[in-house]
Amino acid sequence: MRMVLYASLLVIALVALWLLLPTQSQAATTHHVTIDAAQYEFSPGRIEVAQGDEVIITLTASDVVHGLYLDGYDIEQQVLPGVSQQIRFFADQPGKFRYRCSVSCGALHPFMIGELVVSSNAPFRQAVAAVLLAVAGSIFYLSRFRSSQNEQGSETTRA
Ligand SMILES: [Cu+2]
Repeated sequence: MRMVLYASLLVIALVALWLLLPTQSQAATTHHVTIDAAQYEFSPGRIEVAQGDEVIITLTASDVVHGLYLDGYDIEQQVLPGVSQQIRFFADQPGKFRYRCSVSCGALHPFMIGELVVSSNAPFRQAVAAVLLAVAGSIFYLSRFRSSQNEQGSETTRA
């Protein structure tokens, strides 16, 4: 009986530890996004994905030559009008990252900025792990409490 209890405690603890390991998300999805660059903005100007997702960007330019430089991921791609380019990467770092035009395209070029938001999935996994460890800990505590009572009882009957 106690073996079963300890085995299940071990399983719970292992699951909790597994949840704490960094991973490529539970169900990573692939986002196909077309970003059009034009004087002086990207559309869309904001992309939201989850950490671990794959992002495939089709980059187009609708007027002059533009470029896209993605902060944090160090990705740079230039694009000519009429010739689309593909950018593919895994959003493995959580946070907010700006993408800016990397080709001087005119007076307002410095203001040609978009934002990639990569939401972290770590807090949820950490919360689940904490709950599992708390459950395992209290089961362990209760089982020791019970068994020490039983031992006392058996000692008195033996004596
Ligand atoms: Cu530009």
